[in-house]
Amino acid sequence: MGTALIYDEEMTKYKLLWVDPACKIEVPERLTVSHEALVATGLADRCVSIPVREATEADILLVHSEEYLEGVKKTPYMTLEDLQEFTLQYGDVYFHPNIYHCAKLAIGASLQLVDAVMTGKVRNGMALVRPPGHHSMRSAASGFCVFNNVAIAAQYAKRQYGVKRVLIVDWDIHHGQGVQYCFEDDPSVLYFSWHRYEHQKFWPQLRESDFDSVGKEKGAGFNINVPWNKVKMQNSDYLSIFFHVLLPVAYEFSPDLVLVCAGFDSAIGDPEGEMCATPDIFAHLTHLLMNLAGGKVCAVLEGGYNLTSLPQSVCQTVQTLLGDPAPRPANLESPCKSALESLQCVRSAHRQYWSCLKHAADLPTSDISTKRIKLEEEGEKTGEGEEDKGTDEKVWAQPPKRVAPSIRTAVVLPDGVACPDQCERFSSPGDPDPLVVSKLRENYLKDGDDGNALTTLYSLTALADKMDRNEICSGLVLVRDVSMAMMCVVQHAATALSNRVLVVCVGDGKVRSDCSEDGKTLVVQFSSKESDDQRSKYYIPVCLQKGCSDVPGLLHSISGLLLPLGYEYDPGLVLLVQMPDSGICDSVWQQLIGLLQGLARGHTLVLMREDERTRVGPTASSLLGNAAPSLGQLHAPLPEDVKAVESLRHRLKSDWKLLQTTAPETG
Ligand code: Q9C
Ligand code: ZN
Repeated sequence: MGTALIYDEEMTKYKLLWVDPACKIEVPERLTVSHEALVATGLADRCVSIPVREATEADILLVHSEEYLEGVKKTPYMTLEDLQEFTLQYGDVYFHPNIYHCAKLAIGASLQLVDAVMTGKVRNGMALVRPPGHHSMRSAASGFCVFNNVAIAAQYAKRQYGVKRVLIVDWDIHHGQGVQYCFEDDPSVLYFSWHRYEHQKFWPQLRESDFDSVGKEKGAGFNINVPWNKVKMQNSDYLSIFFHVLLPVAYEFSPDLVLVCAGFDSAIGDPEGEMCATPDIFAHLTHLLMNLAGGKVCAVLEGGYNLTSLPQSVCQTVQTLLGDPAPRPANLESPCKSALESLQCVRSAHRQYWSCLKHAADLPTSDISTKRIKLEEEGEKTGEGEEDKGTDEKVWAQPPKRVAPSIRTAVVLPDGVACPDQCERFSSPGDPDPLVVSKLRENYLKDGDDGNALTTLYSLTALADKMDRNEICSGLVLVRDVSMAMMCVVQHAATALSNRVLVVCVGDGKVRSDCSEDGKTLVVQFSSKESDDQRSKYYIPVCLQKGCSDVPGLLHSISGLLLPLGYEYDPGLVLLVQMPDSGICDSVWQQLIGLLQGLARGHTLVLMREDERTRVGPTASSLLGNAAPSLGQLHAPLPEDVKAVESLRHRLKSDWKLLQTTAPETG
C-alpha cells in the first residue's frame, strides 16, 4: 500500500497584490519549492499521484457559515480596492481574485486524500496546498487561511466514512484556533497543538491558546494546547512533548484516523517560528504517528516560510510516510527549562481527563499564572513587531540523504518454517570465520547443541554485521535459547560492531548483568519480576504487575520510558528480544516493533524462540514497515505500574534528560 501525494500547480496562482508586511511571507514559491524538492529527490515518483478536486459548497458548509461563504464567493469579481477592503475585516490575511478557487482546491485536495486513505487506495499521504487552513473560523478568514481544510476533512471523514475518533496533530508553530473553536465541545475529535505563545505576546495572542483551554462540556480533555513561551525550541523539546503528552494520550484515545496540520514554520530558519528544530525531526514526528489508526495518516500543509527549510521538512515527512527509515536522532540535548514548564503545565491540566496522566505532577511552583498577571498589568505593551530580534540568519546542515538498504528484512528461520512474503532468507555468505566459530562454540553452545545451533548463532552475528554496515535494514532470528543468543549479540557488539546497541527484553528471564557496564549497550527489560535493582544507568528493569500481558501498562512504559531512553541513547542497532512466555500480545508486540524502528535508522533485530512460529508473520510484517493494528481504546494502567514507572523516571532522570517531565524547582 502506497503513499498519496496531492498537488496542483493551480494553487500557486494567487499572491499578495499590495504592500502588507504581515502577509509578505506567504508566497507561491512555498509550494513550488516544496514540490520541486519532492520531484528532485525522486520522492514524488514513488508516491501515488492523486488529482485535486474543487470542494463543493456542501463540503465548505461542514465547517463554515453560509454568510461567510457568500462573502468569499464574491471575491473573484472584486476590484483591487474591494479586495483590500474585504481583507480589512480579518487579521493577517489577504485576498486575490483567484484565492477562492485555490481555497476550494485546497479543501478538495484534503478530501481526496481522506478518500484515498479511507478507501484503502493508499496507506497514508500528504496534500501540498495553499491557502493553508487552520486559522480560519466559521465566519472568518485569518492568518493566510480562508477555509479550514483540516477541520473540514475531519468532519467529512466522520460523515462519509463513519469514523468515530479523529486525532488532529497540529505541529505548525501557530495555534490553529480555527480548529480549536470547531471541535471544542466535540469528544470525537482530539485536537493537539503546540505553538509559539510567549505568554500571549505572540500572534494570534489569544488567552484561549494556553494550556488550560482543555475543551468544553463533553469535549473537555479533547483539546490539548502546548504553549511555547520561549523561542529556539529544539528537537528534544518537541520529542519530549510527543513522549510525555501526545503519544500516551493518542494511544489511550485510539483514533481511527490521524490528520496532521503539517506546518513547517516550526522548523529552524523560519522567520515566524524562530525555533531551532531541524528538518529531520519531522521524520520522527511522522514516524511516531504512523502506528496509530492502523497507519491512516493524512498530512496537509499549513505554514512554513523559509524556502530552504520548508522543502527539506516536506521531504522528510513524505519520505517517512513512504516507509523509509528515519535518520538517527543524533545529539539530543536536555529539554530546556521553559519547555519543561510547558510540559508540566499541560500534563497537570489534563491529568483529570486521561488515565495515562493521572499521576502527573502538579503545576510548577514558578507558576505560569503569575506571569500572566504581570502581562495583564503591562496592558497593551505587547511585543509584536517591535524590534527585529530574529533576523540573524540561521544555518544548519542539510539533512543527509536517507539511503534505505536494498534488503529491508532478512530472516533466519528453522527448516520447515516458511519465509514470510517480501522477506529474504538470510544465509551467511562464504565460509564461517574460524575464530568467530570457536568463540561461539566455547561461549554459547551447550553440550547437547548440534551443528544447527552453531549455524544459527553464526548467522545471527553475520546478520548483525550486515545491519551494522547498513546492508540490511531489519532482521528476525528464531533461536532455541533466546537469552544465550542475546548474550551472543551483545558480546559480538562489544567487540565487533561500531555502534551502540539498545537491547529491549520483553518478558522474565535473567539478563546477564555484565553486559551493560561500558555504555556500549543499554538494556531495558519489561518483566513481572522485581529485579535485584543494580542501579546502573545501563540496565533498566521495568517491573509491571501483570508483566507484558497488561496492554495499558506496557504502552505507558513504552512511551514514557523506553522511547525517551532510546532516543537519548541513540543506538545504531536495536536488539528486541522476546523471552519465553512473555505474555505480550501480537498487537502490542507489533506496536513496539513499529515504534522502535524510529531508532537506529530502522535497524531492529528481533530474537524469538523457535516455537514462536505463529508470531513470525506479524513480526515480519512490522519489520517490513507495515503499520501495527490499532490497540483500541485503552483502559487505565494499573496504579502500581504507573507508580513504578514514575519512580524509575525519578531515579533515572538525572542520567537521562529526556525522562524529565517537570521543570527544575526554583523555590
Ligand atoms: N510577522 C500559518 O502559518 N502573522 N499562518 C504574521 C508577520 C500571521 C501564519 C505576522 C501568521 C499566520 C498558516
Ligand atoms: Zn503557522
